[in-house]
Amino acid sequence: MAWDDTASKVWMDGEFVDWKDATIHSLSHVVHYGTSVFEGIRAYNNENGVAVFRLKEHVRRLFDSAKIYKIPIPFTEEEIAEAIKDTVRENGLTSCYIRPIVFRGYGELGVNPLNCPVNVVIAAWEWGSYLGEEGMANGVDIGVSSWRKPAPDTFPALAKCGANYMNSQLAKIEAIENGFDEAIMLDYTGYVSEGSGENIFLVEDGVLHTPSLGSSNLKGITRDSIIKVAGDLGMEVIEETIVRERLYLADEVFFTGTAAEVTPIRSIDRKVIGIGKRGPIAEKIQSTFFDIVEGKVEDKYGWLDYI
Ligand code: PPE
Repeated sequence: MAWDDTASKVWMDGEFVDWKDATIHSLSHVVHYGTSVFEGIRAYNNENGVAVFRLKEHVRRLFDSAKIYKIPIPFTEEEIAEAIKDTVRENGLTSCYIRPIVFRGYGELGVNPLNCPVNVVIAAWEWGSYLGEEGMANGVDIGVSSWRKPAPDTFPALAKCGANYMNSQLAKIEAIENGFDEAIMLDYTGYVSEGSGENIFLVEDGVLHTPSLGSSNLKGITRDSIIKVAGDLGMEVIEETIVRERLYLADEVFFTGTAAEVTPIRSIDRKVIGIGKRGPIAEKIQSTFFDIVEGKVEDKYGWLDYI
């Protein structure tokens, strides 16, 4: 049977409520000013059980994002981690996507958020390949957006906050309207930053390159995982500033992200990248990643948290 969202339970401020009751007031601070921080986490069903991927790191980043915006989360990291696992359990989910979100709720309106309550919600659902099954195997077509990422002294990129995604939406809409699967955005100085919801890697002569933090990109947990995995596979990984035209000339380019996992890119701005389909290094990284999350190899990094 296909997963039915409407039958699900949502964790709200410490207790489970029915899907239809997981609502907030339209005058909540978050509705008007985008006052939220959130995470996207995947759980995988493998031979050993249902494993949440890098749960501790995701919860840590949620608290880090909240710290930047002075949003005091009224639970401990351990309590949120437990609640995330409970949400998967309560819904009888196996492989799924989990979305914890912390936001300023109903209090008073006006930009000052400090007098509004802080609410925490955790939902989970089944979510297949972010950019399609076909894209995972053959690569996706992307375009460089005319919209840039915000400068570092505007929206802090290391905070995964709801409002950042207004910027991502501009890029995503433009990409779709231009017939692309996804956008790649440049930072305010014109260097490569990231996708609307993914980090990006280039392969040049067998060496991996990814924009360093400081290119207005998110400190992706999949990005970090791939850097470690590639290193262990004997590949060199360089974090640096990357000019746009290197995207076109790379042997391979791929996205990483919780939702996108490892998604190869076959064209950028209608220029064919490398062999025009998933390349051997993207394939190796992708299969190693899936071997880990699917429990086919030893979890030597301690990345899997079983429910
Ligand atoms: N950059 C951005 C802007 C981003 O949103 C994500 C995750 C990443 C990089 C990769 O980070 P990580 O998941 O830690 O490897 N995007 C999330 C939201 C996607 C959505 O459409 O919503 C995700 O993948 O869960």
